[in-house]
Amino acid sequence: MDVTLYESGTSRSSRCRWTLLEAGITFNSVARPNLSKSDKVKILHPLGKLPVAVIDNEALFESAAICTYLADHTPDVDLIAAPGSWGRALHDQWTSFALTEMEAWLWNTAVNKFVLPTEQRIEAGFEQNAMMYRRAASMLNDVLLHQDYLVEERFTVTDIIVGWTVNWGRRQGLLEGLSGLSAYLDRLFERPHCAFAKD
Ligand SMILES: N[C@@H](CCC(=O)N[C@@H](CS)C(=O)NCC(=O)O)C(=O)O
Repeated sequence: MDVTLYESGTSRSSRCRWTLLEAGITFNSVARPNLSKSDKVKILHPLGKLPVAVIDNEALFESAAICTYLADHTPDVDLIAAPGSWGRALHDQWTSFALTEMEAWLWNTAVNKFVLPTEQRIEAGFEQNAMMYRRAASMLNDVLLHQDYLVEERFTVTDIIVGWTVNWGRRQGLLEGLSGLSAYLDRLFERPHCAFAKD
């Protein structure tokens, strides 16, 4: 597989970097300040967002889609439940849950704090976003008090995708009292290839 990852540090790109390292795939990295605004990235992703992976000359965006594809194409490493299995349904469940029920709230706060131009920002939703993230995170916490990983009782790419969302909440101070999620992050951070921000 020929892979070039257009990436940006410990942003959502780090899900893809970690998956590539975990899968043992050699890849080219393109990373520089303002990369998302470059003409090259706008061709690959019309919204000018990172990460984008060019895999065998085809561009793929959305970090969860990239990670899932990479895991599917390295079956020897066994990083993902098999297509059609119950485990794969749980992979889809938990990645959708993390992206829509958790991450979207934090992204709304982020765009209104520093992504959009000042005159387009709306600050009214910050508290509600934090409350909605906590609501979903508490549910995930209850699950992870009883199991170490999300699918098939083993580390999979599902944990890379969902773990990033949990770590964003930690960095925003939203995991207080959620010991299942804190212990889950500790398990992920112990893995040598973990590319997430640990500050
Ligand atoms: N849902 C996308 C989110 C991509 C995204 O918003 N990336 C941010 C960095 S974390 C970005 O490129 N921001 C630049 C911008 O919004 O202009 C994914 O998971 O890949």
